[in-house]
Amino acid sequence: MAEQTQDVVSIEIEGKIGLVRIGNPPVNALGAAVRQGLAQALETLGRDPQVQVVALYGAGRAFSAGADIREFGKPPVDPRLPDVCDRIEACEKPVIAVVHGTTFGGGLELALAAHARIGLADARMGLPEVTLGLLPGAGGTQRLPRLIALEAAIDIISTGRQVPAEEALSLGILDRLSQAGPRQAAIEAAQAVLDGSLPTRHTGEIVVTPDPAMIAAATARLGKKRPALAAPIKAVEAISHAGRPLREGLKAERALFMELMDSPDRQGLIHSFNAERAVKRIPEAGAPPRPVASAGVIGGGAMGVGIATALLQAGIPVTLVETNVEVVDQARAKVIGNLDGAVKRGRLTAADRDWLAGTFGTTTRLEELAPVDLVIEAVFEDIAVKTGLFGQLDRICKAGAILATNTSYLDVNTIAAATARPQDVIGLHFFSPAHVMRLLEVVVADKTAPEMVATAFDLASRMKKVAVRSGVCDGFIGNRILAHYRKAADYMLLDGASFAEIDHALEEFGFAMGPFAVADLAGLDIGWATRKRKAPTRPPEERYVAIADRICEAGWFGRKSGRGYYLYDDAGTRVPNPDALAIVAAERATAGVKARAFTQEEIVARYMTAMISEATSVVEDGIALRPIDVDAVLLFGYGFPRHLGGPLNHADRIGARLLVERIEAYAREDGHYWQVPRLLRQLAENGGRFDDLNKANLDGR
Ligand code: T1G
Repeated sequence: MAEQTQDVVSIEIEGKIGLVRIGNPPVNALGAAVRQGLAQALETLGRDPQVQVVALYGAGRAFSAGADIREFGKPPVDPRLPDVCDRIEACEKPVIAVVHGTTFGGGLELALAAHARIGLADARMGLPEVTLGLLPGAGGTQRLPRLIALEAAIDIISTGRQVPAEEALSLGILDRLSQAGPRQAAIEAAQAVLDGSLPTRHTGEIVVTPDPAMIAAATARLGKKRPALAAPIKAVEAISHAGRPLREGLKAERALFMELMDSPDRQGLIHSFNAERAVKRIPEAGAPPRPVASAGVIGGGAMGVGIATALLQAGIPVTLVETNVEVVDQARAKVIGNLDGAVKRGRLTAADRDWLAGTFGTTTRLEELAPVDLVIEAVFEDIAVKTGLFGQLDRICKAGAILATNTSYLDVNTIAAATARPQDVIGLHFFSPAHVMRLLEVVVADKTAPEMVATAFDLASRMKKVAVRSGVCDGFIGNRILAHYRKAADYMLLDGASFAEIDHALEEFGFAMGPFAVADLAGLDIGWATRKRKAPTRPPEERYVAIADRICEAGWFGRKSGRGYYLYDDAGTRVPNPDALAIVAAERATAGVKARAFTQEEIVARYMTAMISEATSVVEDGIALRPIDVDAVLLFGYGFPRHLGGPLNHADRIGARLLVERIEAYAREDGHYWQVPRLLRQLAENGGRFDDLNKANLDGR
């Protein structure tokens, strides 16, 4: 007999067993209604004399993904999650939890408060709070170290990593695995408690003494990370209290949790979490995606190989076309090598690798793409080459095939016009290495059909990529913004900051690498080609810095040639290249510049203001749907520090008014480069924030 206590939590009594079902799709997030339902269910079953054991389980795809992230920053609603966990722990009757699917954060903490835990094969547990700028705040830092070894508890809590079912069993998080479904597993486990074959544990009765040396070592290690975020360090501090009586330890955990709840890191990391999901809200979301059961990739270079690998890893058979016979064999070897690498990293089983390799074909004949559902070209970045190729594809490919270009800046409208089916042409701009980088810019041309866009987003989801919708302009979203803020770095270099100072300043700000180190890594010849391409249309009033051109003219293209801005040894360590420093000095002399000092603060302010300025224009021009889409591009394609949430989230922290003041001050040196975007001035004048635009445009219209 099922008795509804709440829509999202229901109870059922099977003999002596009280079943509690959490049913709050899509991920059983533990919002207020669920917490109230759980508290009521425990109260009801605790009072029922027929019930001798309580079993919790989740409906749908997971036990629970944890606290409801949408409640963060809002006034708390009782009962709070720690209180619900404490009620489970304190229940006089044995309480069991059956975990399946992604059981994270507060979801796992609910289970840790129970007196026994059963896992289904698909269970993947974790305490990812630190990835949100928090720490497990519902008892996780106190109960996990009581159930498993301290070293494992520190690792799981301070990294937020996922723990598969088998490992969770071997560590002691789970007491048993079950092959049954969640409800049946709950009944069987409850029966096992009743017949004494499943022991129960009350974490409050387990005494541990966290090893101070291990705590100190973990704290020191986390402090050396760049950026050294507070959450993992405070999480380890919370663990150190697990040696105290549970009640006291829980209080200490709560205090540390609340400190983090108010931190800017928490806001930025949750904004980054939301950005990955918000970008899926596009105007074309309702259009029916076309099936993609086979794909062709044209071009056996780095991008073609990466794209082919990414498609194969998504389970999509691929035919790679490369006209050059030597290259086609090399391309095949590289793709297979990438699959072998995935096996080595444990991301692919050897059997899957063999199966995928069996679905991968190579050819020199374009005609073999006639039957495929999707073609992605990754050939030389030349508009004549691409339009010629799309004219051929128009003649070869079946009706309804999706014709995609991987161009990083060329006009997709021009490419589409080379076919009689512009509605089937779209831009899929992958980022190198394409089988690693998560960002995919989906470039929508004027005549691209809505179902093409929907298909591209569906494909991105299958490839576990973050697709961001972009309009057509030079550089789309990311490279357009990059081209702008890179100039700010070059201007500071010419005016007196060294490239090492600029890199250091941005690395201290939170980037993994500064702009000059990134340029060396990507290859200086790429930027050189772009500057040469743009030279004919460069406005005469634009200030031009030729330092990078001089370095390239010397044949130094960065890491791949052993030197660029820096010298690189075999270990990849970098020291400033004296020849590059000499070029900088010479170019300053040529420009008649008297070098001046730049503080770290000024370097970051100029660099970020330039990035924010162009990001604002990208939103204003309608190239990106919302500010949060631009944040997603910089976060998932350009290494923007996650804890800052992206350039326009960061802009809201600086404030539009101060940003306008900065640009106006810089414009006195260079009125061409530094111009206040209209949208930014509007926000400054009406006290608006970029996030207001996100909320206004969540459905992508
Ligand atoms: N709260 C609210 N909504 C959530 C959510 C959550 N915790 N997790 C997911 N969603 C929404 C998500 O926004 C999306 O909504 C839909 O569910 C499907 O998610 C006290 C404080 C579980 C691995 O960090 O990692 O507990 O966009 O698209 O790819 O110590 O969601 O469809 O409207 O991501 O299958 C800790 C976060 C919270 C887990 C599923 N928990 N979620 O991935 O689907 S803090 C987490 C995830 C906490 C306690 C602390 C993933 C997933 P919409 P999805 P998915």
